[in-house]
Amino acid sequence: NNHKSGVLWFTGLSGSGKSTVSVALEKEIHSLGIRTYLLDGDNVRHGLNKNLGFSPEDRTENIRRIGEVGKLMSDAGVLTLSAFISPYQEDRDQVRALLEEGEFIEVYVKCSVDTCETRDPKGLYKKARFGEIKGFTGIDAPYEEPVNPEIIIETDKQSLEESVQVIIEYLKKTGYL
Ligand code: GGZ
Repeated sequence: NNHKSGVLWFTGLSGSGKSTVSVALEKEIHSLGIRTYLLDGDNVRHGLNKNLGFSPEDRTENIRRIGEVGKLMSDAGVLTLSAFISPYQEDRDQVRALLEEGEFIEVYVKCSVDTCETRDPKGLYKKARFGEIKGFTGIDAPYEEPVNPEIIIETDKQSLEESVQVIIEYLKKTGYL
């Protein structure tokens, strides 16, 4: 059971499925007896980063801190999952640079804005369309697609089980599991 640690970095639009996929993956990894932890809005934006909003500067700082936490957790031997929009390529690249070669696995959770907007689980796209939320990613704030992600999953084409399996296979192939 000698496995590598690292950070599995999910990036994608609001409603793309980052949380759903990462929660399912966390369960699967845990059941294999491997120490894992999921960093997400619930445990980071309400705590460590509760002083940050959604301006470009705050998003950059949000991602920077999460990257630093991911590095600490990875150093502690935990296979860390992180699920944030992380819309800027440069910010994701900074996190990649912070970690050792091969310790950063970028997972692009790809899904069209249209589909995310149709799902709209929290009604946020609707609010953004009505101008009640300004600077909403995909509506009036940018999302920069990953240039060279290790993994791409397409949640408007693949089932949850398929997506999880693709990631599990990658982790086995590369020595994380
Ligand atoms: C995007 C926003 C915004 C704006 C609040 N733009 O569907 P959700 O609710 O749970 O996911 C979104 C979450 C994004 O936080 P992140 O920390 O992942 O963003 S970033 O990586 O860009 O820092 C959404 C909610 O917060 N939310 N306002 N303006 N998403």
